[in-house]
Amino acid sequence: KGDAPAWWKSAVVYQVWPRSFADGNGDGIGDLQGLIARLDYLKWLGVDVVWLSPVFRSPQDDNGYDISDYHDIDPDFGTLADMDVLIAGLHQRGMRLVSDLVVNHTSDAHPWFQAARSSRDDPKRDWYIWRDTPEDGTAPNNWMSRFSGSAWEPDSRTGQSYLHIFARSQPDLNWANPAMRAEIWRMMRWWLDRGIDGFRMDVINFISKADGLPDDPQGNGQRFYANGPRLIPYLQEMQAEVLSHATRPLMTVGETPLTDVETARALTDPAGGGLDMVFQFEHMGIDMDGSRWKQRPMDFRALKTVMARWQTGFADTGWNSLYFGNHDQPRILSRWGDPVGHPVASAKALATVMHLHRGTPYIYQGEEIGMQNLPLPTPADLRDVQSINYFNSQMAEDPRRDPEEVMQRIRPMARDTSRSPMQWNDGPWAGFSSVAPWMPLHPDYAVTNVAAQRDDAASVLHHTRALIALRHDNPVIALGDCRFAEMDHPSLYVLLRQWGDHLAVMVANLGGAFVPRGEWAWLPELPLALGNIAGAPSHSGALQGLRPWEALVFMGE
Ligand code: TEU
Ligand code: CA
Repeated sequence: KGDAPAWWKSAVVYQVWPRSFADGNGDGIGDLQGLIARLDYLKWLGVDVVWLSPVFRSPQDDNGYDISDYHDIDPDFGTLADMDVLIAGLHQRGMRLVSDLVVNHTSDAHPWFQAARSSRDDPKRDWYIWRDTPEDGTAPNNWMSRFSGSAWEPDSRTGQSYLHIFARSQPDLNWANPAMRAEIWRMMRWWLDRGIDGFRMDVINFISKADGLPDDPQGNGQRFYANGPRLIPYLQEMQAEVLSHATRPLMTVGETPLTDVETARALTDPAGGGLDMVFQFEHMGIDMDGSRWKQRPMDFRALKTVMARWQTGFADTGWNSLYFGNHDQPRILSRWGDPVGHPVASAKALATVMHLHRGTPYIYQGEEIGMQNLPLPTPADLRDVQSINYFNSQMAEDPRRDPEEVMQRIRPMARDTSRSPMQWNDGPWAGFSSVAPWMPLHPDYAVTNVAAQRDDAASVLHHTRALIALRHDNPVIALGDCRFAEMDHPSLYVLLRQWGDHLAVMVANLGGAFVPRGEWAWLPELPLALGNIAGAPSHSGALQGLRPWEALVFMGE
């Protein structure tokens, strides 16, 4: 790769969750034609890469993360020809496509699983994970699904149960089977030959399970299905069989829940897993007490500590991804910002904090315009399998339980909150579709939308576009080292970036009270490069303190 830094170290990625991005054929469901029609918007925004969540043939039990044919596009989203047009459209604009690779599991509708479940002797039986169903009808071990209930589904036809870490319609593939792995490599090469530029690898660190699938006396099996003994060898085989044969520079990002810095370093070490970067989840767990259904107050000191740990962990090797949201997380403005008192300033402040770290930023669709959590008034408003399964399991556990009490836990953290249709304008259906969308629009779409913000230089949209340009135009942002200050201050977030003689200092007040300037020996005299509230000082020497949710970037030699 030579000594030039890899292209994705200066890149910004935009995640498209296709069902809710843009509807191109008037059926109320987002699709590839809708995305193709918006490529000029993404080019204008300045993003380099589109990470496209799955569009492959799927029963849509988990919105495409349950794949029944890796080689075809689901009719909800379009056709392979549409995919070719999308790839060409991105490449013509100097952008790239990273596709979602979901290979820890398939849909139970996949022909492989249909064959596997047909008989114990079927050649594909061992492509999945089967164990005898105990006489008493319980499960082969005590592992729990991440979507509530046991991780095992009994299959009466053959007297065995199959493992599913996620929904029962998402049987885990058996990565110990070399013929299965060879088929995955073939599929990956097929998509690379079609022109994609890399992969986002869905729960890729779940593909190796602990030998013997042991019971987990202390928990739900996570320690035995995440980061298993053969994970690195499988990824090394992926390098050897697929990625090393690439004829153009690729980008890979592994989605790796339950992973600490040490494990992530091994997964991104060229001599180890060889991934370019991973999505870690530590910062996404600060306001959760072990589960997304048990929230606790956000603590920005904890955020600084976690982000500093990952910056330090990858200061000398590997690379960080930077994200505050995606299709599995609530809208960051609702979750960590001040959507009532300072919606615009706090959305811009959070974006500034994320983008000023060292790493590759990932923007989730709608984050760039400050979209907020979709209200979920009743259980009938839940569409996501994780939310529905949790609600049903809570009610089954105690039928006398008040449904509203369960909804109060679900409402702020359900994945449904960030899956409402993208808000393009204040016209019918927010310009997302010409008919009623598959999911309700957020009630604020007439005010919060792309069109309104493209005409407003003070908008979240223009601020996001400025942050992307700042990274593209200044190696100190993309490549400079990253240090912290004021670690114990409850609302100040300070990032010190340096690249040779180039300095950038970001200081943000993630809170509602004015913070007067302190000793701040860490703040050199530098001109202002970017502010988020009108009336910011033109240079750091004039800074008297930070207004609520004010975020500033000073930059210079
Ligand atoms: O998410 C995996 C994952 O980390 C989730 O189980 C997450 O831990 C959970 O939402 C936290 O409560 C990936 C995809 O991003 C997700 O959309 C899929 O549902 C899942 O894998 C199965 O493919
Ligand atoms: Ca459509």
